[in-house]
Parts: sequence; C-alpha cells; structure tokens
Amino acid sequence: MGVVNVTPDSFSDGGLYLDPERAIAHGLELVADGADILDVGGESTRPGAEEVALEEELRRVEPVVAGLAGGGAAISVDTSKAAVAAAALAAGAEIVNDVTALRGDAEMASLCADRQATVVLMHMLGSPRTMQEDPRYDDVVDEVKAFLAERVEAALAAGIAEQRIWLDPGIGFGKTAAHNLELLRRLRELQELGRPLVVGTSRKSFIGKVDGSAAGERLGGTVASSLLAMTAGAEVLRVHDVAEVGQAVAVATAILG
Ligand code: HH2
Repeated sequence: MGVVNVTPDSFSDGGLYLDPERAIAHGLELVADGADILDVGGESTRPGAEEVALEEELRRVEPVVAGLAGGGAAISVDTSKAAVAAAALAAGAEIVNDVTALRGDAEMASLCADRQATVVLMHMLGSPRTMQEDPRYDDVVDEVKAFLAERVEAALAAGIAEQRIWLDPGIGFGKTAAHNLELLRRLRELQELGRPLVVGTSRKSFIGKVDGSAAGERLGGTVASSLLAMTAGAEVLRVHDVAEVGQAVAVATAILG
C-alpha cells in the first residue's frame, strides 16, 4: 500500500503533493513501483495535527481518487469522515482506511456496509491532537488486540461483511517507541483475530528513537520493520517508499520460499 498524502502538513512529505496533478503523478509512480493499493489522504494524523474542514478535505481527496481510480491499483481513502469516504467511493475507491476504526463519524459504519467497502480498522489511543501525551498500557498487545476484537464486532453489527474487515495495530498512534517495538515484536498475537493485518511503520518516529534519524532518513528502519512485520504475518505494508520496500519484500519472499 503506497501512501499518497494530499496535505500541507504530513510528517514526512507534507506539501509535496498538495496539488492534485502532482498527487496523481506521484500515485501513478507508486503503481509503477509496484503498489497494489494507493492510500489517498487529505488530513494529516501526525501527533498534534489540526483537524481539516470537510469541504477542504473533499477538495483535496476527490480529484486525486478520481484521477487514480482505474490506474492499476485499488484505491483506499484515508479518512474518518463519512462524507469524504462517500465521495471517494463514488469516485472509484474500494477501501476505507479509518484511523478511528468507525468511531469518528456515526455515519461511517453504515456507509461502508451499504457500499460494500473494505474497511481498515486501526487502533489509536486518544485523538491525533492528544495521543502522544503520556500513553500508558498494562499490556499494549493485549489491549490493542481487545480493542480490535471489539471494533470487529461493531463493524459486523453494522452489517460490514467479515471478509471486508482488515485490522491495523496503529503504529505511532498513542504509543511510545517501546510500545511500538513491542507491538511489532509480538505482531503474531494479532493474527489470532483472524483478519488480514495492515502495518504502517513507514518513516515513523519510533525509528528515529532507535538511531536518532530524522523523518527523511528512515528508509533502512522502514525496510527492516516492514520485513519483520511481513514475516510475522502482515499482509499489507503501508509505506511511502514502495520501490525499496517492494524489492526487500521480493528478495525476502524468494529466500523464504
Ligand atoms: N499511519 C498514518 C496515517 N494513516 N493508516 C493506517 N491504517 N495505518 C497507519 O499506520 C497510518 C495510517 C501516518 O502516516 P502518514 O500518512 O505518512 O502521515 P500523516 O498522518 O502526517 O499524513
């Protein structure tokens, strides 16, 4: 899954693809690099990020989804607003990646059920504005797992088919570096939930906590963590650097057979 951020303020590529033409060109490049899915987002969820008004998020996302649909990859929309998801699904998206796991907008679950969208349910403690203020868990893996199990039940109750539900531990969303490392170390435990796992470690700050690197210098850490997630059962790797991670995955897969 390649990341297409149509935002001025994303933590690693904010402002690069705010213009729809540039975002579409970037998405097509990621498809050429081997992306099977493009995740188009118009609102940064980095720690402390300001919320984006509905009209502005629609203005960013809709033309980019329309421009990329049919371009060789499935389109996912990274939003927690039902109106944005609806517009993206109408423009050709098939997947709704909701970092609030259907808790952010009361209309989201029924929309996804009606449109038969695949949904990504992600764990987050708190909201982007507050999530990095002293996050605490007794056992981060058990708590993330219990949360995701509860959100699967909520999605099923809303009429979303089980085979359309993917799960994500939410690396960096209300977690310290130690929490993120433990989630990645024990990722297999989340496989017990029985649904495909999406994992997004790309350029995230836990990598910088390991070696002091800045957001633009975390490709090695992204590759390492993505490969380990893959060998622990992750089926979707959400990354900015599709060519590099794709090559690493291909070589690792060839070695492992
Ligand atoms: N991470 C980010 C955004 N959306 N969605 C899922 N399912 N999983 C993730 O790990 C995830 C996500 C943050 O990365 P990015 O989009 O590059 O940054 P920003 O939120 O600042 O736009």
